[in-house]
Amino acid sequence: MRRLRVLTAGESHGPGLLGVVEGLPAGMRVSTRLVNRDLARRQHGYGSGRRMQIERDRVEWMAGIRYGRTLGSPIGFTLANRDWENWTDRMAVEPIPTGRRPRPITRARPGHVDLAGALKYGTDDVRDVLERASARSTAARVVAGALARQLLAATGVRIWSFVDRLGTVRAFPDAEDPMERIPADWPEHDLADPSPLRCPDPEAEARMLAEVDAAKEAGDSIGGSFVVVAERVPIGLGSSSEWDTRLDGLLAGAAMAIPGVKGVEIGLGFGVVDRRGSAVHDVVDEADAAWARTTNRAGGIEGGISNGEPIVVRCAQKPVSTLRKALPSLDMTTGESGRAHIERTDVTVLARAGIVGEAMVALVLADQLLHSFGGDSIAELRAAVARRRRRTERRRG
Ligand code: EPS
Repeated sequence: MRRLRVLTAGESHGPGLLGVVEGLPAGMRVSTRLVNRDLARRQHGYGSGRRMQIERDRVEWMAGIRYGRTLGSPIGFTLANRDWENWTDRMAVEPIPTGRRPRPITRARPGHVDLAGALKYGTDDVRDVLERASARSTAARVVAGALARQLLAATGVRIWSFVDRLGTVRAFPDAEDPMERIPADWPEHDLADPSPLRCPDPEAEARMLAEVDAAKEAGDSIGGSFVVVAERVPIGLGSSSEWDTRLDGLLAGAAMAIPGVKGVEIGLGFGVVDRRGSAVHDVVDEADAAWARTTNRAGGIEGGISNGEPIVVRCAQKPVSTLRKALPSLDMTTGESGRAHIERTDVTVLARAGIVGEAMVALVLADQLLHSFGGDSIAELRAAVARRRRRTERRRG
């Protein structure tokens, strides 16, 4: 990222998570309630294990905010792990006598960071690497993303998400284009939040819930895909001038960095493969004053630049890699074959991942917004964005 810097730290069963966000302009109103709301949205979701009943994520600010507004200095925050009190021996900071050391984890779970991480860091206890690789780390990203979202909201941008597929069950099975998956009569775009899997198609969701139950019953896990939408993004974020400035590349990289995500599409994505050009490219709507298109198959980005249409990012998430009916594994110290280690786990984290997706998209867009429009204060940024919006209105001839 070019203007924002974000660092997070924290192990899943350590004392807590923490983060620093640097580069937000001064004077931005920070709603702690909205940050905590995103944290609560991330905790909600069918298919979660018992851990979600233990945690009650609430941000604790440490730096950078005064009287509800940013100071322009780095923002520091922490999130407590309530489960820590049950892990003080297994996650002790200080050395413990060799004889009292809890048994190391030596049978790696296929698909998890376990084996590659243990070999990389040269440890014989997989816990050394799995703790940081846990989906728990995404809670800190959601706090950073919630700050980015508030910056974007100050310039009119809105971000939301929903689950569009779980296993073989598809929401809106008849929709061809990405924006067609979104019901037109969805003015508040909040339909996903109250539903157990964050899927706005109730009929599909009922079948998805049954799929989660069936996977759980079988001691297995299940993945799927979710869609993140960013609306009212000003025209002109990103650029085609260099490969690492393209907005689609930046968004895809950030979305791919969500734990378990194995594929990312912008707009039609892989749907462009079997269509001809006339069924892919979006034509300008003559009746619209703001260069709107009649379709949005590009997902709001052309030539690496935002074109004013909603940005649509779709992510495929693999099934979580801790299986109650464990897959075969080899013991790292003895070489013996057996079954992979079993941790308390979730059947799916898909509903949670959509909220993390919103955070990642918000961080990239906020960074690009600051890069294009700058400003030391939120007032300067807003004025620059408003100027761009005025300049890119279509003049009728
Ligand atoms: C996770 C396993 C579960 C999840 C955890 C991610 O935790 P535990 O091992 O304590 O049962 O609940 O996710 C979170 C704690 C979270 O906040 O998202 C894993 O193995 O990645």
